[in-house]
Amino acid sequence: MHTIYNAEHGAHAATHEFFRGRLVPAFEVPARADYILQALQAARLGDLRAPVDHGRAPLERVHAARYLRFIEGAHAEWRALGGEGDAFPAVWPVRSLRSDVEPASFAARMGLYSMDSGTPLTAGSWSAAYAGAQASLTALDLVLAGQRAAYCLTRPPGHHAGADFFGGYCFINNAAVAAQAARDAGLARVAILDVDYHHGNGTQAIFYDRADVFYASVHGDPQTEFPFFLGHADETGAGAGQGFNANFPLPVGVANDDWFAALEQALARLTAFRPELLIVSLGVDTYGGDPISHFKLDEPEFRRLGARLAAFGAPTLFLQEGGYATEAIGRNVVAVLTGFEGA
Ligand code: Q9C
Ligand code: ZN
Repeated sequence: MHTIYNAEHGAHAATHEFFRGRLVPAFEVPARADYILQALQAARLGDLRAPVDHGRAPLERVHAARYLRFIEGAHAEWRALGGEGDAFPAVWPVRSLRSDVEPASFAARMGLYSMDSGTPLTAGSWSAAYAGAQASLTALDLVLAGQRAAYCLTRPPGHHAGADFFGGYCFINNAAVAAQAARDAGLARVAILDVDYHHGNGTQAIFYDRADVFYASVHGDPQTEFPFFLGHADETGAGAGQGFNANFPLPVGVANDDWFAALEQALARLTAFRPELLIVSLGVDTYGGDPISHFKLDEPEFRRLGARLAAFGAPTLFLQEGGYATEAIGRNVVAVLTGFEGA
């Protein structure tokens, strides 16, 4: 399996994030991708290839143009106003406040275009995220050209980013960009399986009223886990998309057998959908040693996950999402991908 590697990921390098009211060392750091790269090379999984620039148009198919322009210029605006270091939002247009008027104030637009204060916007966030979206489109090209699977190694991750907001360490929704590009390339039905510990609220929302992209997710119950305000089992799609969204929230500390049972239910739904492409939002923060998550998967389970996804039988695009146990992340990702290859 070939890897498309976003070599510009390191441009997005937050030092700190807000956690329980304090700035703590950031979890979503460049070392994550560095460790994965090392492990991939040691495993000799396939070639490493560079992204091809597909331009801005495929990003604008899922994100609002004014949101993308905001992200592109936000850190320069922050600096021009005297902001130091990374930029954070501090005010949001919650219920009863208007989000249809774009304020002139930079602080107000930071809130309009974000969902949390836990996602530092850095000088290089745009260039890293833009290159990551290009990497996901390039990996998609490999699969469209007949490769059975491809892996996109990128950060920052994407699945929390909505059509017009960032959050959960995400700025551009790589899975959504790739799914839409696959549709635009002529595929009729695209499945997105999200196995990150966290529910991919951005991906779900982008396709919620559509029957052509099925979103299925196995994740920590939003009653207690980020993103808290989406990811419940009763979210089944809307309008034409009714029946094309499936969530499998699981309690903190769930047994691995129960995690795989939920995965089977998700895959059963996707099998009935008969997708022409499977996009896997591959977060390995389901690992037992993850510092911000509470599932218990380990290397054998990650290998089993890879083998199970191979048995699903569709052309498969793996996109890197979360995973914060930095020293184990490479081993865990390689276990999924070699599990897939060996099956
Ligand atoms: N400081 C992904 O895995 N913050 N995003 C958690 C810890 C949000 C995770 C609090 C976690 C988002 C792509
Ligand atoms: Zn996650």
